[in-house]
Amino acid sequence: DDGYRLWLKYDPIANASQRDAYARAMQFIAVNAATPMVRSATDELRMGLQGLLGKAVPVVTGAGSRTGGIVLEVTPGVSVANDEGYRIEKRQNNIVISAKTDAGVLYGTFALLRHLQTGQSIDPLTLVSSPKVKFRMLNHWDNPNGTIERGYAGGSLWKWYELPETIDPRYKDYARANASLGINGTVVNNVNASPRLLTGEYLQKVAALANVFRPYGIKVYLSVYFAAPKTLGGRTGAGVKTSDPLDPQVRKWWADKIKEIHRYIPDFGGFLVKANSEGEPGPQDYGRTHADGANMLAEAMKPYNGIVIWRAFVYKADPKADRFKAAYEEFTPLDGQFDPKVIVQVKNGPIDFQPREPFSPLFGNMPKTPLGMEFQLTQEYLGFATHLVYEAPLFKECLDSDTYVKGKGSTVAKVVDGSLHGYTQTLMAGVANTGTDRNWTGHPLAQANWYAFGRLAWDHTLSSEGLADEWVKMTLTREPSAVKRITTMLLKSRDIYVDYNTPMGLSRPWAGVHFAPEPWQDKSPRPDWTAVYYHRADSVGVGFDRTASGSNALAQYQPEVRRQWENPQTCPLPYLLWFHHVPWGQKLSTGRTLWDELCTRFYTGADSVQWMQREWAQVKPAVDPVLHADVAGRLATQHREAIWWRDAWVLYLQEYARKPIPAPFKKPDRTLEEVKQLVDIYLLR
Ligand code: BDP
Repeated sequence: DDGYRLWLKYDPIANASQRDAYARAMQFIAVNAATPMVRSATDELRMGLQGLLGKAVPVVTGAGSRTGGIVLEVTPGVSVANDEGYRIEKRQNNIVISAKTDAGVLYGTFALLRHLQTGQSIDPLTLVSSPKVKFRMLNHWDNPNGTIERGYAGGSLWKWYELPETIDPRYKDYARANASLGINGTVVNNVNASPRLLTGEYLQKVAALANVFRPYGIKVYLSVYFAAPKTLGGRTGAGVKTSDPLDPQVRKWWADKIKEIHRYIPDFGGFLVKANSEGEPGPQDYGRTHADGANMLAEAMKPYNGIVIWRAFVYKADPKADRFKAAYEEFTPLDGQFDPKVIVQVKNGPIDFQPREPFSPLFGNMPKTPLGMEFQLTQEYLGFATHLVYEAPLFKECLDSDTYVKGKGSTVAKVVDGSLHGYTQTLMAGVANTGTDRNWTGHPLAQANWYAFGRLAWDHTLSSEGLADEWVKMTLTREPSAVKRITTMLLKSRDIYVDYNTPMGLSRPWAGVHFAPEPWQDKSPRPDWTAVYYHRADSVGVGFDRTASGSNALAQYQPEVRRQWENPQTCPLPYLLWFHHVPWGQKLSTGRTLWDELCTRFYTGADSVQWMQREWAQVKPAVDPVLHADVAGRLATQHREAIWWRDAWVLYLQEYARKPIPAPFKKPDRTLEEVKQLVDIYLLR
């Protein structure tokens, strides 16, 4: 198995009595509508049942008086929470999948297939579900030259030079996989956007992709380069000399451009914008605000359904500032100023997709502005495609965090799903981890991150455990003890990674390559691009004081949240060094000193990778041999690198702590100098 089929494998159901029971209840597929999305649903069901049951199931128009089959029914009267929801139930001995729209029928169809793939009973059968978030999307950081920023699974799926005439069959499989999760939008290009995608030449190519995705309910969005009017306008002779959002010519340029886009893609989803961030152009270049920039695009989008997604990932190059506070400082004063078409997209944490961050203080603090969630599926800071990190617990930790803005229970999830502040424009985005690798995600088990993200974007109340269990059964094996072992491994993997990588709130020990440990890295054009800026190790202790005596970033949270974190004696250990500079000898709640606790985590984290290797060895008989060998190799690499992380950190911090490695751990068998030399190899060009 090369992993290409993802969780949509549809291998024959091994248990004969279960297969027969399913087959008896699914003797035909009846449809009452003939839209492209219903056709996608029927095709999928036919293919899925053919595989699972080992026989062809015919498609008929309308069930008539027939019983013992599946009925797909688009019907406005069905009782579901919204247009994309579905209801699956037994009616007159038929399995009826009904929804208000064809999109709902498509999602219901995938839900039924998932039910069968995970071997669940169809007697009785009632599955009712509707998405809690309206825009559920992937963000591709794909460049027009075929590379992917922070991509670790090969090149871009989009073959721009072959489009629009040549349609890679993979585009459809990509759409099927997303639709199976309920993902309904995709931003096809990098937020560090090339203006190329906005040219007529490229819009035709984008339109060809949109044509493949449409029957799967997926809309196409584009990341835009804010200075496009000047860059493209100048060349094509339109004579736009500026990209100032308040300039009438610029506003006209965007209005015309959006009109042109809709000629190619009538149901265009909208724009995603990274502006005045990490060197990208933006409205501030002209003395305007983020709201001015976003509203200008929203105004131009007014005649259409499209939306404008404006990213809040900003931090100025101010050597004295705390980057943690930057997005809040720039965006909260703009609350209430954004056009209703604008959604502000916020990364889960205040810094940048670290292995563990507290939730971004923007959540809950912009009550008049819809805030979308941005998670990162690609493992930029999570060990690329060699380390196993199942991210559902990371997503859930953030979504379930309580902001307390409207009292207890004001979770981040309720901000994002709109229920806390009554937003209707709601969004969850995941930075994609897909690429041209045959198995899509490089690490075969990283498929689970795409899977879990999509399912959580649909319903954030699903559990990490449940999603892992589903994914393993659909993708790897249904042998019960193997399912249990792999699920347990997945669930522990993120904490294991955090332990050897950035325990207790250490963060961002990276420089240019976000791969190799470089806690010693102290030279960069900007202080907040060094590692020492984040951990602040010195002879006294380690950690970033963000209390009132330090940067006071904690003041950006509600008092209830602040109180959880502001006292170093009671601050939960996973967040300790995010908020406090703690002396090396300080006794912690574990009974160990800070130094000993850090060492314990680095060592047990690295050792736990060996535990994962042993667990994986145990499941060998239950997993495809090719997949098994692939993961086994990656776990071996992970173990080698985990020890490397451990050694880098303890040897480096020891220079400040001046304390021995506590028993029973043995001191690294290499010197700090040797580790640095090893890291240098990865920094060579
Ligand atoms: C950082 C990445 C960088 C992205 C940036 C962003 O290192 O490649 O462009 O985030 O999200 O994590 O804009």
